[in-house]
Amino acid sequence: MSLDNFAIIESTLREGEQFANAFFTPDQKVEIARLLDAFGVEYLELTSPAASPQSQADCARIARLGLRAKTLTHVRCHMDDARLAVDTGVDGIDVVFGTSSYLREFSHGKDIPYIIDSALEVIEYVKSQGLEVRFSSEDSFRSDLVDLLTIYRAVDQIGVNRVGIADTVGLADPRRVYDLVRTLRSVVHCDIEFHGHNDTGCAVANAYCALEAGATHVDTSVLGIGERNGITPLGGLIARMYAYDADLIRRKYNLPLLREVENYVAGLVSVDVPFNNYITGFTAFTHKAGIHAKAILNNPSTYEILDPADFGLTRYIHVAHRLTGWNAIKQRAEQLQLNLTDDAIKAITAQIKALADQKHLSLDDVDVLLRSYHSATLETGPLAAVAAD
Ligand code: HCA
Ligand code: CU
Repeated sequence: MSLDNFAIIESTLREGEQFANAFFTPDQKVEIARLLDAFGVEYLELTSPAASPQSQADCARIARLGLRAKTLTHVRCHMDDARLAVDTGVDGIDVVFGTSSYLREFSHGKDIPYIIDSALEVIEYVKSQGLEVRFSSEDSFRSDLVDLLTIYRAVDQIGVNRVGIADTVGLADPRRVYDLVRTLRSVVHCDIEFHGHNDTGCAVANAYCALEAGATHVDTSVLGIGERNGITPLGGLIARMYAYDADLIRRKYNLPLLREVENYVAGLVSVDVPFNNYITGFTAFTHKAGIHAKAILNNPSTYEILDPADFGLTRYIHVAHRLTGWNAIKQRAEQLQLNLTDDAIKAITAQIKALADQKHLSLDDVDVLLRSYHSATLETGPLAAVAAD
């Protein structure tokens, strides 16, 4: 089943270059490639060598790094581009053609027989050079289904390694993705790749449904960067797949590197990692309400499906607010090595809640209260300290 045996095609160095703020120097591209390779992604997709002379040089340089990940470059379905791509020394080529009525009318103006002929020519050529080849239709979800299946059947018959479905405009939802991939799965024998944009926030769910329906490869980029608001984020897919099978994901990927690669790319494209980012957002392992905090202290799995330690991260229990509970305050006292009775802790908790009704508290405010109770206890004994309150 493909959920247990999927591959990531990491496209920060192709789709990610299409992000508004992206400009990667050659050395920065190499660093991104090395980090993603160390993280363990199976493929790196690189900008077409036809895009610019520097893109061509960078593609060839990354192809020569001897990475464990396979290198791919992404080109239009055209023999000139295919030749340039083969000459860079990459392991495989991702070919794309627009098949929707919009693209056929407003972009390249070609009909389906023409698309098939060009696809067959390019695929035969890439295969003859001993490289892996994928054929994808841009804007697949607004393409005619009969057209799509006709094209994919034709390329499958000549031995394309993979066909790709692209939700170029981000309009697909999980059910539509499932249905299309399922239908395609019954028509072709080759692998199936899914590329999904995130305009309506469905990119992770869509990628997961594609895998459930029989897709084998998913495109991602670090933090999801890409055209407009981007595609399936690497971290989001990892979180989703970890929830499916944590052992599988721990085995496949070097999870503590996720934060490093995200911080590196965020810096390069001048964005902050969002507070609610999958796994690495600064609140991703912060627990607040008293009931949550109590259960987390007893057993973190009560409110956590991801173990922060697997990602080299730690959880945080937020105690300085009016929703707090005495178990959380007690744990804070223990962290500060203050020995206080449960009655004292309960009295302090009541005081914290009263104060937090008046103003936004900081952890320092809580610590000051705990420490002053503790000193009072040392001077006068626990009962006196509570009574003095
Ligand atoms: C684009 C192309 C693409 C290609 C996807 C693919 C898309 O519009 O820039 O090759 O699978 O989203 O259709 O990124
Ligand atoms: Cu895209």
